[in-house]
Parts: sequence; structure tokens; C-alpha cells
Amino acid sequence: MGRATVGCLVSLVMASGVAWSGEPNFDEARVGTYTLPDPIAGPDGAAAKSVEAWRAVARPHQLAVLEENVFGRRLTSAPVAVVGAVERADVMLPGDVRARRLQARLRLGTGDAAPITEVLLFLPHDGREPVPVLLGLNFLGNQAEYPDPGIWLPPSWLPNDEAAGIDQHLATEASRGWLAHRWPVPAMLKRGYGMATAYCGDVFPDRPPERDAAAAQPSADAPGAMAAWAWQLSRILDWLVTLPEVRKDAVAVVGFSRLGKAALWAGAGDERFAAVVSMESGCGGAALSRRDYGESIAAITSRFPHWFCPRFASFAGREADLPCDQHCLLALVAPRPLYVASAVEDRWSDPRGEFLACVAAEPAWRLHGLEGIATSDAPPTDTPVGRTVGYHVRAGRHELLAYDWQRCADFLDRALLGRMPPTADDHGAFHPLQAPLPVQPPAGAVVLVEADGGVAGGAGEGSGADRPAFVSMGGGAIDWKVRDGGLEVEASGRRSNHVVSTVTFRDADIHAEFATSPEASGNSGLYLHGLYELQIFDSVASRPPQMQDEGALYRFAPPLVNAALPTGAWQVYDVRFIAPRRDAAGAITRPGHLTAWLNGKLVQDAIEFAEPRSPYTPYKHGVTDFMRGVEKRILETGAGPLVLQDHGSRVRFRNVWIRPLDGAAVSP
Ligand code: GTR
Repeated sequence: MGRATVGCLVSLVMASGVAWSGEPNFDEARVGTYTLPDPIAGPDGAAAKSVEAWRAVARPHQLAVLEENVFGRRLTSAPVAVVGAVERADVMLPGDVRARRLQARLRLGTGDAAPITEVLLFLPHDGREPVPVLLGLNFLGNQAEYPDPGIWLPPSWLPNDEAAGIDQHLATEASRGWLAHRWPVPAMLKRGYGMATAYCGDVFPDRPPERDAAAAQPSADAPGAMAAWAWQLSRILDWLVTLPEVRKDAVAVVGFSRLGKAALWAGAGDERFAAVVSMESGCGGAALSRRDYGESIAAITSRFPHWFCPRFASFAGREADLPCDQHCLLALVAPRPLYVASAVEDRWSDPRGEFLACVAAEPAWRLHGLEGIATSDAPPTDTPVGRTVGYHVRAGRHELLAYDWQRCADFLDRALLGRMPPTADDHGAFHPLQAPLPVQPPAGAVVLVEADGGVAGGAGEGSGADRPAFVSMGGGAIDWKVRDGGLEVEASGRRSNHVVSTVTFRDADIHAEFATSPEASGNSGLYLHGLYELQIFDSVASRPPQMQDEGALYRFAPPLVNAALPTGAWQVYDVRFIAPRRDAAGAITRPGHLTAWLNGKLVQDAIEFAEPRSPYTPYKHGVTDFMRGVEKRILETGAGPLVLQDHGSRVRFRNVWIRPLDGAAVSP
């Protein structure tokens, strides 16, 4: 450690925050009325009438108002130097994504006191360089963003996080990949975007004592963490634009939550950022402060007094006196593309207030002859709107998910790169409900195993209308039994006593609840079409998780994060399976892809796969004539069964259902 940070450099001390004991308002009816300041007004209060007037007078004025009242003075630029050599490594990411990984230590400023930040950059390595890059800061160090043992562990102070394996304020091996579900590198690289990140605490550790570094009476507009993080982002940009692999005109700044606030402030002040993306940034970010809903100025400045300038706290309870509001921050992004993402259950961030700020910021784009968000009707859940200013509110809680990145990339494809987003097999968002267990099957689901472990249609041999949900490898009756509320694997010495669903499907959402058993390390699996195995395995302690661990798509990709639960606990998989497409000769014409959630965590993110790689598939190991016939039909129709695997362990299954996504499902 021993590094100076910007917190020290700016001698930041803030007046102690307002003690906040109020109840947040979550009642839309109690929000009240308010009047917003004009986001394109100059000091005389009159709206700019031309782009020139906005640029010369209104824009500098609006920036100054936000500096004085919310974020504090912007830090001045500083020379950036690479310390040591930039590390470049060619790596193969899950889904066979060829990538180049760059790591660099950047000294921001001169002298011993200058902070050093470590930048991690993944680039697609497929001849498409230079590429657009999405740059965002992270919460727990670069190593937590992606499970790659080659990523440097930062020497900086980290907040302790027991679940992430950080307990001495220092990065650990155990913390590798802990937040990978928030940073979907392979998926974004496949879309042609580079992904850059750095730890925010490299320049300003996120802790209130940081403000106690010096003077007792800081000026009312003294900068805080947001200003330091915005400065860090701009300095990283200084370096990114020197790289031949990076498109200088297409670096977007992105941030989630508190770091979304920082991304907005960075993008507002530094017009070299070609686009700005806020993910659930809430109060002090994209949400209007004048709306009394969710987190308030009183709440945020008392809990995080070090984030903003001291004057911001003085507006607690008198938001109407603020000479600006957060739509003024958004308006400073114009005419560049702006994307704002919210989540329905993230009421603390006020999703509606984030949408309304986009609407209120629109005059800044209109002044430029652009349309802005172009609607004042809040869109339904999971339905992105807007072409220059985009917005979505997805189902679910405060998190940063693959869905958010994918919709952000759809938006940037059009708004920044002028190209159409790929038309994927997109059957809407996939962030399944995984609690409480057992989860109620949705409409259209075909239940194979009931919530009590009973097997739909019974377990006996049958045909026609009586055909049971599963047959054995030989096509006959299964010998698995219902025990302790689950359909239990009848473990065989040869480890091939699998059960094969009689329903076949091509593209489908699959839900399976299961509990492992101690023998053979709780090994089992969901064999999709009998060809692609999602692992079931006792692997709670495996950090970072490996290819044989639970959550892995065996032989294709280890899980993004270890989401396994201990032996015997009921666990849950939800899988979106898009089968490969084949031509008449059986050759794959388009790879399949798969997204999987395990126990509430995203473990596979749009992983691509083609020909199966496991030597243990039921069409090889323990194969029967019946299974040869199943395999042949997969090649002919593209549709296949779900196979529950026997691997010598008495794993139990319950509440297993399939929801076909296309018309290719066949029920017996
Ligand atoms: C919360 C804070 C929010 C948001 C969030 C986060 O505690 O109240 O403003 O920034 O933290 O960054 O996770």
C-alpha cells in the first residue's frame, strides 16, 4: 500500500453529514409537485437558443452549478505515465472468444504522492481492432471482475466483504471473479466492444474517514469521491486513447450504482467520452432529487458524506432550493448518446425519477436537432426506449446484469456506432426467479418432476398417452425413486443410469431444483439434449471455480462465479438453452448459446457452443440402441431431451420443468 490517494491530495474534509433518521418515501402518491430548473439555461435563467450559446454560456454555467452544489470542484488534469511495461497477453475466453488482455499501472500526476491506478482491458482479438471500449470503475479490485488468475491483485485498501473473501482490506485469491456476473467480458467482446476497468479505491478509497485527511473547515465546494473517481476515469481515458487497438472516438464511460454517479459526472465534464451509461445510479446520479422518493439528499449525505461537496448536504429537506437537479447533469452529455438503466425493485434508486430526469434533460438534445428520449411515457418493464437518450427498467433488484449490458450494447450499436444490433434469439430478458423454492412453474411450462419429487406421468414404462416424463437409457421404465422430497438418482457402478425426458425441445428455458448427496462429490448434471452438461457437484469451497465445478458448462466454460450451496441444501438452476442449428447434412450452421443462473447468481452468460466435447455423453458412454435413435433425431430435427445424469451420487431432483421457446418442442 503506502500510495497517496486523491483524497489526501485534495485535503478533503467535509462538514459532518446530516444525521438522517427519516423514513424514505416509497409511495408515488406522496411524491408531491415540484418545478425543475431549466437544464439549458445560462446564468440569467434564460434557455440557450443556439448550440453556440449553449456551448459558450449555458453549458459552462450548468457545469459550474453542479460543481458548486453537488460534486465539488473538478480536479485539474494531470500527466499520466505508464509505470513499468504494459502487459499484453493473448487469452481464450469461455465460448471460444479470442481476446487480448492488457494490464497497465498508470501514475496519475507527478511526484511520489501521485496515485497509481491499475487498468485491466480486454479486447476482442479477431482482427476487428481498433474497437469501441466500455470503461467503468469497479468496487472490489480488478481481480473481482473476472475469474482470470492472470489479473493482478491490487495493493490498494479494499472494503472488507466476507462473502467475497476479503477480510484484511486486501485483495485475495478467493475474491477472484466474485463480481464477474456484473462484467460480462466474453459476451461484450463477442459484440465487438473492449472492456476496461480499474478499482475506484486506487485514487479515493470509499470510506468516510477519507474526508478527515486535513482541514477542519473544507470549502463548501470541496470535491469528494465522485470528483476523484470522475478524474480517475478521465486519466484512464488519456491512456486508452494512446492505444492503437482502441477507437479514440468510441470510448463510452459506464458505471453502476455509486460508480454510475461517477460515470455521469465524468461524462458530463469530459466530452472525449463518446457516450455515457448510467446503471441504477439513483440519488446524486440519474434520479431527480426534487422527487421525494427512495434515497434522499439527507439519506445519502449522512451515510456517504465523503461522496459529494459539503454544500450538497445543506439541501437536505430543501431540495427546491437547489439551483440544479440531476437532469442538468444528464443534459451535459448532449449531444452524445446517453443510456440510463433502472431496475423495478430498486426503489431506493427511484427508477421513475431516473426516467423523468431523461425526459427533463431532452431540451439539450433538441437544441442540437436530436430527439432525446422522445417520450414522456415510462416504458413497461424490460422494454428499452429511446435512440439518442435510451432508457430501460428491467425486472429485478439493484444489480448489474448481462441484460443491462446487452441492452446498453444494442443502444450503443445504433447510437454510437451507427450499426444495427445483432438479431439474436432474444426471447426477452432472462433473469429468472430463483426464490423462494420451490418456484411456481410459469404458464407454458411442461413439468417433468413435480415439486415433491413425483414424476409427471409416473415412472413406469409406457407408450402413447401413458408415456411417463422420463425413460431409462434403454427406453424403458426408470428405476429412480422418490425419496426425501426428490426424485433420487439410482446410482449405478457404471455411472450411466441416466433418465431421459420423453418431451423434446429445441430452444427452451429449463428449471431444475436439486440437492446433492455426499458420495462421488455430489456429482450429477443437467444434460441438455444429452450433449451439453451443466454441472452439479459439491464445490462450495472451490475458488475460483473450475471446469468441473457446479455452474460449469462442462468442457466449455467454468462458472463466472461460485454459486454452489453445501451438500444436501436445495439448489436451483435456470437455463436458457438456444440449440445449435444444423444443415441437412448435420453440420452446425450456427452455434448454440446458453445462459444459466444458479442459486440467484448468473454463472453462464450467453456462452457459445458447437459440437459436444464431453466423452461421457449418453451417446458415447453406456450408449444403447435407444439412445442412438435419440441422437439421430436430434440431428434431424434439432430437438432433443433433457437427461438427468447418474454419476454415482444419490442426488435428488424436484420441480423440473421446461418452457419451450419455439415451436420445435415435441410432447409424447
Ligand atoms: C447505496 C447508496 C446508493 C448507491 C449504492 C451503491 O448504499 O445509498 O446511493 O450508490 O449504495 O453504490 O451500491
